Amino acid sequence: MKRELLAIGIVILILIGLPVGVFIYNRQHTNPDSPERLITIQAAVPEAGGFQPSAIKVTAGETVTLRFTSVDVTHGIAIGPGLGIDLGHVDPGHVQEVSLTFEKAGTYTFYCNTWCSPDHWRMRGTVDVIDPANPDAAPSPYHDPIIEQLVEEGVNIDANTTMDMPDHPQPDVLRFDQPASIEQGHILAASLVIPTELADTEWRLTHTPIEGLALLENNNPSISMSDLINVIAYMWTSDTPPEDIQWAEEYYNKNCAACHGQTGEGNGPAADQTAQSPVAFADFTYMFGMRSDVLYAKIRRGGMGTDMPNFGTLLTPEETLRLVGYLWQLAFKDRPN
Ligand code: HEC
Ligand SMILES: [Cu+2]
Repeated sequence: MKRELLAIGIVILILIGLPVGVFIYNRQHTNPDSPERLITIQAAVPEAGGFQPSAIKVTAGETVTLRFTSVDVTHGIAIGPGLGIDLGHVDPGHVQEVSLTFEKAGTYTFYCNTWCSPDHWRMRGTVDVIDPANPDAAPSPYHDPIIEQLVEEGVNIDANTTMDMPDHPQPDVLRFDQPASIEQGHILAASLVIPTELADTEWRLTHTPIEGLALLENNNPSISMSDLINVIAYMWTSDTPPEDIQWAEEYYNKNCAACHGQTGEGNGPAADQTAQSPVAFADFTYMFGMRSDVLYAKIRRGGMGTDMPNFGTLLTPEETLRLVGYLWQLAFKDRPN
């Protein structure tokens, strides 16, 4: 009896749902009076032209439907920064579409987030959102306080850490392959003297774990080095809340793992196509000498004379910081020794 009811319910849902669905579809796409524009964007691997068109213009406040199709292989479609749009895969002969209203003038980027070819990461297009009241306005100058601060400090963010900076600090205590335990560090942190700088999130953003370790050691001379390292591992991973880490893990797996490897070993399936090997974030001796603000700048700007793509036009500053938080997880997360 219950089953029958369920079956009837489903039939009714289909009967009602179908015409409603078609109605919305018609209204959006075939009604010539409809003010909404449908823009079809064809996806092909970058070697065959990438997105066509690759630059579109819309007016702020205008609702447009972007319909993506693929003419060759499976692509993945995302739009950023800060829109949270990930349409998933678009297979050849199928479409993925989204209707959206850009409220503010600015530039957005649609991009492929599925490894589709050696030049995959070049597969990007732009949406220029024009302010109708001021159509010729140049985009407002781009401000990034974190990067501006680094430049002021004289940090060369375009240097390649592993190639151009051979003196990248690696203290003797880290020369052996010592596993760090965030969990043990968390427990121990409560009983140690934590100097004020080290307790400050802002300070940690602009300093390396090595610098933190030195401070911690001075204040807790009787604690073993491996315990101190655990506390540092805990502190550097405590700045990003779990839900942000979850977001970052998903983003990393789609957009970074092909090169840097899913567990951060630097050995993703595309790693042997890059001129320099992608950095291994799981190598915690390397990460002990890195600063969050520098990692942030490198993700946003890419380049450095390597095949590292830039993600500054795809991610908001907040999203980039979440990714940095995830890199610290890859460096320190508890793994079997
Ligand atoms: C096309 C392959 C590729 C992809 C995709 C990629 N990277 Fe990279 N990345 C590299 C290469 C190559 C380097 C330079 C290696 C080196 O520094 O020696 C690099 C360097 C970096 C660095 C700087 C390392 C340093 O100390 O100089 C960071 C941080 C980084 N990548 C993060 C990311 C993140 C986060 C993502 C995803 C959002 C990502 N990368 C996607 C290839 C890639
Ligand atoms: Cu792709």
